[in-house]
Amino acid sequence: MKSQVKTTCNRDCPDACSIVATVEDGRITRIAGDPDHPITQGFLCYRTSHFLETQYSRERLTAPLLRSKQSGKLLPVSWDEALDFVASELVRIRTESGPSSIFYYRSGGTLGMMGAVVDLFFERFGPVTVKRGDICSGAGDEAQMVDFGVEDSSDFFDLYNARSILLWGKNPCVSSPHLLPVIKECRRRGAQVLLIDPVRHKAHSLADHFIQVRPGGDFALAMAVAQLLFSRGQIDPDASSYCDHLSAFREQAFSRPLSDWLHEADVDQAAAERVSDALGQDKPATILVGWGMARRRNGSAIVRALDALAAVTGNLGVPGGGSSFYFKRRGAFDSSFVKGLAPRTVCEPLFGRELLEANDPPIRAVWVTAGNPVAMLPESHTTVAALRSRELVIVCDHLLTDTAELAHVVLPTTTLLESDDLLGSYGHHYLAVSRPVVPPPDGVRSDLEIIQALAVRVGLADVVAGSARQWKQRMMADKLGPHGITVDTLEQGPVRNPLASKVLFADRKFATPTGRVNLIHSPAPSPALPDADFPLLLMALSTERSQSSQWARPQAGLAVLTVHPDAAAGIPDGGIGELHSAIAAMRVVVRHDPAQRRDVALIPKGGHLRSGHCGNALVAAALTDLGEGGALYDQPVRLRPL
Ligand SMILES: Nc1nc2c(c(=O)[nH]1)N[C@H]1C(S)=C(S)[C@@H](COP(=O)(O)OP(=O)(O)OC[C@H]3O[C@@H](n4cnc5c(=O)[nH]c(N)nc54)[C@H](O)[C@@H]3O)O[C@H]1N2
Ligand SMILES: Nc1nc2c(c(=O)[nH]1)N[C@H]1C(S)=C(S)[C@@H](COP(=O)(O)OP(=O)(O)OC[C@H]3O[C@@H](n4cnc5c(=O)[nH]c(N)nc54)[C@H](O)[C@@H]3O)O[C@H]1N2
Ligand SMILES: [Mo]
Repeated sequence: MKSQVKTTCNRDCPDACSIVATVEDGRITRIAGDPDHPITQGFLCYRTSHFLETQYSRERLTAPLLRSKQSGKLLPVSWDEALDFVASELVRIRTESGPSSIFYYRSGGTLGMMGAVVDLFFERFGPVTVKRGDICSGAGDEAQMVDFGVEDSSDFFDLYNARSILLWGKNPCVSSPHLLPVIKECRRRGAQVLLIDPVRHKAHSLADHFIQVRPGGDFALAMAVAQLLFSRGQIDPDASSYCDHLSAFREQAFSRPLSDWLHEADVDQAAAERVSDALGQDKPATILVGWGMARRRNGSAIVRALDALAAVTGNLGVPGGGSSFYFKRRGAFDSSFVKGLAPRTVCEPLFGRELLEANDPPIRAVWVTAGNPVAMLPESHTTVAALRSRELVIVCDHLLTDTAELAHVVLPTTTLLESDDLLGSYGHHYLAVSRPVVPPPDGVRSDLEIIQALAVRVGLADVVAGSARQWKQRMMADKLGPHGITVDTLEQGPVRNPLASKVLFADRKFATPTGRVNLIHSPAPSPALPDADFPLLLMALSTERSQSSQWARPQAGLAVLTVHPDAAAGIPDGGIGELHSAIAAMRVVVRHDPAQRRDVALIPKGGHLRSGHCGNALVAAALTDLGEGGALYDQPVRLRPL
């Protein structure tokens, strides 16, 4: 028997693709992109098209694991044994030390809305300690909220109306491949593309102009551009009617000579003029603001400066214009049953340190779901020390990750092909459902089933009761119901969120307290500069081969570090070196790339600690200027021959 089933990819990715899976005799034999989905357009990325290897991997967990008191090893047990143990321990710890001694951590393993039901459980069981800040996009989120009061974008296809597209710190070839056909079509229609990135990467081939800015030099570049815009009369004459602080923004831009800003950005004047022409003359212009760029100590100021450039040049509220950082992926759903109560919070980028230091009461138990904080948060060794010294660590995952290895209990959960959930997207406005293409293997339960089984044991069965479908209905009823969109509708195919405007801010009304754009007018931290001891900034960037720490194929050999030949410390191309930061070191294979800057060291994001590939072992935990994001790319390192 051969059949085809459609589902939606639940990964932490802006594309949220529709997947067509072929099932033969109960086994998935092929997955492909859905030709009927307007964004997916019939193709999948590398990492998801290789997902069957993970789906059917021998490494997949198919029974709960409990750490044996005798051997200290994680051993398979029944669900009843695992859940009875977890329930009684959590209740005991709550009774002895209060609910804030339990820390519940959920990350981006799945972006399905069902995660809110797990949140609800922990809020009602406690409320317990939860995370604050955001390792992924905290700085940029806060920047957009401060500037516009809302974080969203115009319609995905509105890009066709742009004459200039600025890929500012963004690599769609890796992180949002379904943007590529649209950008290519825009170019065919005559739009120009500017790429502004310290790293020369594949998207370079799409760009008419490439500006290889200093890491974190974007704020200075934006100020140089602002000066040029003012001097050359390229500011929108109406800007003062919808922007606050226009003159203060102008003063800030002129607070230093143009040459100073250019020096700080490490670009020449022609490059800044090109940006100013794109925004001020070859309009409309859309800035596609990358997520990676804001993972710096001045990351929020950078995003705020780009928002301001788009605003003062009249590129907001017009077709083809915008400063697009995010699409409001949860906006159409109602998860207000979670109230957001918490007696205490742990700052996500400071996870390890804050866990170790938390007092009154100390954190005794940690529940990790849909995340791999050891590999993905900075200062991996601190994270390890923090988890290792807790009394109870529970991890829900389908693989024994660097984090799961440290747990007392591991609860095996479903994959993206077994998911039964509701999804928006942070890269477009389509809404969709995921549904199990095949049932999970015996011994595996969905996150919803796990939390429901636990809830029964702690007297909260009613709080989280209901099938996945009922929860979908519940989360759709309020906002989508009036538009006639139900679970049935989404089961027929994806639907564009009817609440999302085609052109954001078309009325030039913003959701700030004054209704106007709040232009940045305060100084920004200067970019992190490497020094003689540690002359390179380590950037662990997304790779097409993995979704964060979820690799399409196992990592073999040493991690590959890419540097300019002059920055290779004499190590030949293909040679082995040791990469040091102030806190740790790792062995790497060195690759020369003369197209890169001499002040960066590039490594794939998501390397595992146990295989020695983990860049985050070298990254000291540090915060961004706003939004409590992680300054992940500002870590100075040095390369040494062996
Ligand atoms: N294949 C794959 N796709 C992914 C992911 C993955 O791990 N693998 N991750 C997903 C996730 S979690 C997210 S949040 C998204 C976004 O994932 P990200 O990888 O954050 O996406 P980009 O926005 O492409 O940001 C990376 C780009 O920012 C550039 N950059 C870094 N610092 C600076 C700077 O100072 N200035 C400028 N101008 N540019 C800078 C980098 O060189 C790089 O080209 O993608 C998702 N998609
Ligand atoms: N140095 C450096 N560090 C970074 C970044 C960087 O660019 N450089 N990027 C940052 C970014 S953008 C992000 S978003 C974070 C990502 O950090 P994480 O969200 O921790 O990333 P993943 O490695 O994808 O971990 C997700 C885990 O969830 C599991 N999982 C998958 N599906 C499910 C499910 O349905 N249920 C449950 N319970 N688990 C599931 C996966 O197997 C995986 O182990 O990392 C950040 N860390
Ligand atoms: Mo992310």
